[in-house]
Amino acid sequence: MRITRVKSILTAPDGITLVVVKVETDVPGLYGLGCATFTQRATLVARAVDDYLDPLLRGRNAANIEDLWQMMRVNSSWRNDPVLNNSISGVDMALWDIKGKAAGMPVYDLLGGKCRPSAMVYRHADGRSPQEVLENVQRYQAEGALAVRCQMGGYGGRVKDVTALNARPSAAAPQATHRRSALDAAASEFPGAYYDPDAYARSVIDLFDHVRGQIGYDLFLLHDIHERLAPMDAIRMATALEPYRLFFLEDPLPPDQIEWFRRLRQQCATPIAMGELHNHPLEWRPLVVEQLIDFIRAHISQIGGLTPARKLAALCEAYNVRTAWHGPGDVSPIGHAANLHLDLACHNFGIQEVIFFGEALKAVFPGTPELRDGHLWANDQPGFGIDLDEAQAAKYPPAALTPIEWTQARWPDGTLWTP
Ligand code: GCO
Ligand code: MG
Repeated sequence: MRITRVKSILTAPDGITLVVVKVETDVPGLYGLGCATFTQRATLVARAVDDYLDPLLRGRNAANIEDLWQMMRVNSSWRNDPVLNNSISGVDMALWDIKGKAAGMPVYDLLGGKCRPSAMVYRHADGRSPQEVLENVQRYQAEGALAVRCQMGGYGGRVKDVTALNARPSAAAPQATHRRSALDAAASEFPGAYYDPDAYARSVIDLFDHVRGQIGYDLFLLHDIHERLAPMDAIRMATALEPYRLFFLEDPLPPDQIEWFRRLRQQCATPIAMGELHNHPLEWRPLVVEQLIDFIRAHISQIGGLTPARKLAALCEAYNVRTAWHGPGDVSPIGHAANLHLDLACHNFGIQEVIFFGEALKAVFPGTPELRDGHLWANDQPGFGIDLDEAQAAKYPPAALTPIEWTQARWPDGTLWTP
């Protein structure tokens, strides 16, 4: 089973550029598909696959996944960066897909079989006010959701433009004039996605007070701080949210602030989730080994694919950390399928993030997992049970390359903050 070609395919059925890797073999009709989606640098990942991994892997035995993974990891000498990890992930997942197809088994069976029939998921509710968020939560509840993440105004409750910050009551206070001039100066010199961390932090408490007040405690609720607060404000929010019994609070701190996780852990009992930004084992190892988090949120392609993810899941199991793999719109349905196969096979599964799979996505990716009754369901077909229709994919060319704005997150005084 020799590899004959490795190629990248970019497509954007939902307007988000997805990166897929196809690994072809010398066995007629036998190929594999993997997710390499790093949408913020999609074309770089595609080049890494086509210019470097394709020539490296042609002629190799597709059965030796571990050896090929280790070889790809160190082939560039320098390693563990987002672009290279995603390119490796695309190939790695495709090799697991091939192995499952060759064996006539779903990948979860290669991983030891099912621990549960399906994976509980959480949906995304947003809104401009607590009442609007509540209505979206109740809509998902009516659709059978068991868990909903609540955000108000996206991450950081960002404001569209600085002038809105002037609208705050405190803007009328005498010192506001200085504040206004500083804000206007910031806005002109430092354009960006402005938000007010203090207002955001207080608004989240109001949000959960309102939602819990209306729906009680039978639904799991989650929130993503998305590293938008200064450390002590993140700790203050995590403790203030304790009475609202969150399933987890995500990304309270940036990945390089391990020490602050220790302080957070000492002060609050709100379950913590972290990991979507991880690329390097040294980012997750201390958090898991010291049990500073309760859920690992890795974006599987950002760490290099299924091979490292199943090992990370095993490490987490030893420290009673559960999985909650990253599953937003910038993960392809193949990545969602890989998440799901791990969710089904790992004992320490916690919850799965998911998106709504629209008709365009399902047309490009036949065999996309099924979202039903608050759970994600596999189709039990060999491999990941999902395919890619290249003719359909070509109908949705990658999004035009324009500078990313939302990651230019700024505080009212113009300070750039982690997005
Ligand atoms: C999440 C994430 C995403 C990321 C996005 C970055 O919890 O789903 O925070 O929304 O921000 O995937 O491209
Ligand atoms: Mg997140």
